[in-house]
Amino acid sequence: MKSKIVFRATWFAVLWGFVASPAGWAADKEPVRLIFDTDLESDVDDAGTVALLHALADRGEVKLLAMGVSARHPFSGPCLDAINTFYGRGDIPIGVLKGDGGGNKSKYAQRVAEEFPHDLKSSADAEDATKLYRRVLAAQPDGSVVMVSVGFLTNLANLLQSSADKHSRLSGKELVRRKIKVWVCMGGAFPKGREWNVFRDAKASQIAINGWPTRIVFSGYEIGKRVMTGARLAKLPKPHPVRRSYELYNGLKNRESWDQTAALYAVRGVRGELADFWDLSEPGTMRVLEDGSNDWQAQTDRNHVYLIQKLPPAKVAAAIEDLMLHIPPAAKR
Ligand SMILES: [Ca+2]
Repeated sequence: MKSKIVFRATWFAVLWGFVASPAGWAADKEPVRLIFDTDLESDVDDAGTVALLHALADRGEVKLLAMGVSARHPFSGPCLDAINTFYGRGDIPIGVLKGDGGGNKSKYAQRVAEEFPHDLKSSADAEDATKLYRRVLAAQPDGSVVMVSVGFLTNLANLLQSSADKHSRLSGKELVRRKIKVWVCMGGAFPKGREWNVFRDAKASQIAINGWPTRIVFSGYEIGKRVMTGARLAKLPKPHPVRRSYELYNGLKNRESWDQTAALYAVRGVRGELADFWDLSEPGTMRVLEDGSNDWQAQTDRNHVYLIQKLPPAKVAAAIEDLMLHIPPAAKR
């Protein structure tokens, strides 16, 4: 009985934290139509970002159209499906990179996939992310979709280079130009540096960033590096796949929030709601060099901008972690 009281108190605290946090959100707005591209394998901030996106979806702020995996780990797709299923959205279509790309070890993907229910049994069984993106984009209103990437840019390069198919007669580049409003990319470092998501498949990064026909907003390495989240997931009732991911990754310690910053901006920032969180740079060009390093060319404008820290990182972390702690209705039974 005691454990039940403690359990209920925990839920109450979590729910109160959720309700009491500033919403900054008007219910009359249309949800952002979003495609999420992730390398859910080597780092755990991807898992935290999936939690954040489901919290925003439960608040009606975002509609999760599709998710793509840019990692080669065989359990990345199943792990993503398991987290989505926990949040009551196991029907979100998941595409996986087919062909060459980044591949790394994961401390959590296989275990989470094995421990939590879902129906995508292997990444090999998933649809090609490029085909999925084309199908989903073709069905959306023009200029309506926000793309957010928090991993390698292989899927996005493949999308740009794709050809007409039964879903659209447009080339990949023209389909992107027609349908995507903005791409929010966790990638690069500003004003210059060498960052994992960009250098891990440098060729794809060059193709995707140089060829992208609409606006790109970068959340660079320096933005998420100081935003520490994850430790408060220890308060969540078990079993919980994102809590479990952090437990397996680092024993439920805080971790940098590179990916969450990009996803939060992709939903709220795109609407102009995070003016107190980050400033935007002047438009310019994010140039990717052959070794995957990048610099910033202020004198030429390719419709690229990057986030600049404004709010103290601890406050950004609190807002992000509050969302990561959200309990989905499906888990409250
Ligand atoms: Ca990532």
